[in-house]
Amino acid sequence: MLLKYTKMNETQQEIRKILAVIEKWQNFLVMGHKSVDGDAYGSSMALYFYLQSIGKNVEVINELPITPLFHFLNIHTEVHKAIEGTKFDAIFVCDCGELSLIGKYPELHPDIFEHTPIVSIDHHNGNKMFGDYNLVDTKSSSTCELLYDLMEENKKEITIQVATLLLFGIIRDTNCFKNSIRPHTLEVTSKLIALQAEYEKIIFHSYKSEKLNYLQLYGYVLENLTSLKWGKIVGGIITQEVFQRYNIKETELGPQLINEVLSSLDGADFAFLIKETDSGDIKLSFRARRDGFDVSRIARYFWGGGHIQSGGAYTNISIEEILKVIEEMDVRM
Ligand SMILES: [Mn+2]
Repeated sequence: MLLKYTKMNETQQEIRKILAVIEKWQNFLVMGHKSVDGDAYGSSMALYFYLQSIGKNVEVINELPITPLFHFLNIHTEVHKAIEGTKFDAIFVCDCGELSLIGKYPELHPDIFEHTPIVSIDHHNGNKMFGDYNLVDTKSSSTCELLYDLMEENKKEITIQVATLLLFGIIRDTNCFKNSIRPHTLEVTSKLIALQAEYEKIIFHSYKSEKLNYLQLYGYVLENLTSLKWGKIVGGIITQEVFQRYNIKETELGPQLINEVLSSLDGADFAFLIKETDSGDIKLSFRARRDGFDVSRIARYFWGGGHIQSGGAYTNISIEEILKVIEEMDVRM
């Protein structure tokens, strides 16, 4: 095979360095994106169980309560919140383009975060390379895909649970292999399924388990669709009052509505979803419907981030102002 003789690329070099950190030290903290999605959750929990399985002491933190979608993985009780007084040898940050995305912990625990090496594993465009080690590859479908490469290189057993979590992240971030895949994504998927990752369970719980009140909320959003630029931009607005009417918490609403429904409209360039959070902030999501549009540009305008085809942000600007920005910004590439 030609591959064996080619020069080691940057990703492989970084993997070797990170494996040396894992080999040398014993106590680790793993953190994911505070706005936890399938890839952030899958990667942080996969790494947590993997490090445990090779005999390391490890704590994991995901700041927000996880969505019901993740309950089938049966591991939500493992998420710890108390890290005071603990000494870590390294902190792993999964699926974050910048450190602030893990939430308030660096501010709450400067004693830990200022003196502990940070290992960042991520695939977001514009990653700030904030780690002491940065396994960052923007061509990777997901953080889970990258994390698999790291584990494979370590040549230790990958359990069914870890394989399932990794596959969960890949499936969620590619929206079931519809976005951002490359040949390597499918190679990794194939190896994870060979490791008995629970593919059918992931698909069932991700795409075939909608609750009645969620479908009714989708109905409300479709009935009240906002169309800008003569249908080139389409989206929905869900206020707290609407969430309450359907007995749904903002944090529990997964990405199905924007991924599967809103961004399917023929003729639209991209879709958006504006949600009022429990605390009154606004959470924004954007999805490009096809190539040629960089929606992370609008997300960045609101101090958020993401990928070319998918972006998000939190803001406290009024909905009218937000709609104006969405309508006026040029996101053609
Ligand atoms: Mn991701």
